[in-house]
Amino acid sequence: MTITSPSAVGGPALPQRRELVTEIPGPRSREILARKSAAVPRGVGITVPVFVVAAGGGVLLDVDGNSLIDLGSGIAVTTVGNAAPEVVAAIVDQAQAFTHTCFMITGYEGYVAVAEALNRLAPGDHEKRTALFNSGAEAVENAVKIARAATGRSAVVAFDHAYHGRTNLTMALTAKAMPYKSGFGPFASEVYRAPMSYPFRDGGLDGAEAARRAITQIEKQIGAQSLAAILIEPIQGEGGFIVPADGFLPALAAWAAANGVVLIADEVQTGFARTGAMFACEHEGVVPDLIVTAKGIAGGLPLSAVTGRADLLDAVHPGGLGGTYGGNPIACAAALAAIDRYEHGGLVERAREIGAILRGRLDAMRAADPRIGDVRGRGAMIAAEFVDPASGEPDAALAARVAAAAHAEGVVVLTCGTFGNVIRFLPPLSIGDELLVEGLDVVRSALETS
Ligand code: PLZ
Repeated sequence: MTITSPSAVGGPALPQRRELVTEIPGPRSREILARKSAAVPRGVGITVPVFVVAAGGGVLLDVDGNSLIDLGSGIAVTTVGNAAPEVVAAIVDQAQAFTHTCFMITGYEGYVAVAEALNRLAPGDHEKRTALFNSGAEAVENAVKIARAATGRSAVVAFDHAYHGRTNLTMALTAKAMPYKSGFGPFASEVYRAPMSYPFRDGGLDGAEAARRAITQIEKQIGAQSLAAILIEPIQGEGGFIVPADGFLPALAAWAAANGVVLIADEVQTGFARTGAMFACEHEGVVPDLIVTAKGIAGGLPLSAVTGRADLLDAVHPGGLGGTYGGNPIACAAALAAIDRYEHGGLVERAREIGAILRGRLDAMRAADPRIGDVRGRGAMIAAEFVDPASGEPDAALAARVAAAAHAEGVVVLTCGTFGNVIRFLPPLSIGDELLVEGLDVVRSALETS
């Protein structure tokens, strides 16, 4: 079996332009798509059915030679850039030295160095520990294990619109049935749901009122003495880029602290410069007890982490945390290079600049078209929510049409939201202004003709 090899190198060396030489998908992608249908279950979908051979800067190059603008970063993963040269060099170096030992069998310094970096960067100046895993879901599961072990309690609260993964416990924590949960139960027990602050849809509740509503429900339906943890995305990702009203997160944090409940921030999607801060909790000065990270951490390699209060992480007995691949040495080398870029490469500032461009364009589109009901987000994590202007009801069909039209024109955008009516923008921070603006122009035309 021959596999199409890249005709150009990835990384920023790739020509930074949108160029379609075939329709999307082109003939070669269609051939592979037919093979995919025969070899891969339909449960594993593809949003834009092209097959990539190289990527970098702000573009994805497909097997037919089409160059697409990337406004999704593989769902907020290649924040530092795809095939970022520093990350690639670190991966190559490490792969040539050794690829695996299993950190639980014989250690290596890279794991410890990633833990030190995360302990330093995570909010709060208390003593911290970090344990490494492979995926966001696996890290969320481990954060819950740690909270339960440390508190001796079992209940966990997650919120409306939450997304935390596809494993059994994280399906229970995730709110949306279709496609994530339908048919896959029974789910893990002792998971409870509380109302989120969703300023566009909760009738003008301010942060304090929305927190009071959630806390009352928690106190009445679960009881603080049974509750191990409150788990929350500081800005909800898959649920629709929902930014809670100011004061909501600090009020939850204060209640959790007063009641011995572990506050777990799921920063899998929001972490690592994405929102114009290293972590989204920082925007509201919230210091979570545990913070879960993944996605952007290692520039595309699978790695995730639970970072937090040393007393909580050290409450788990020796041997209680681990996994064969957790903190793989190549992923750790990639993470150290990526984290260096986040810290010293001006990427937090770059996320803010990208955010200003996104907001400027999307606010202008909203002013011109009442079918955009809301534009929200922070930094390079911004979304537009589509509605029926007469009723305010979610318009998922419109979001789907706009996204499909953008895809056909060579712009990769993603939808999200409980109601499926949100288009989200998560460009790699390595994208240039011109390409970003061109991508947004394509989306605007797509809306005009949809
Ligand atoms: N927590 C906040 O955003 C992953 C899921 C895509 P994994 N989001 C993308 C899909 O349809 O599967 C995510 C997240 C938040 C946890 C996760 C889970 O991270 O690395 O996908 O397990």
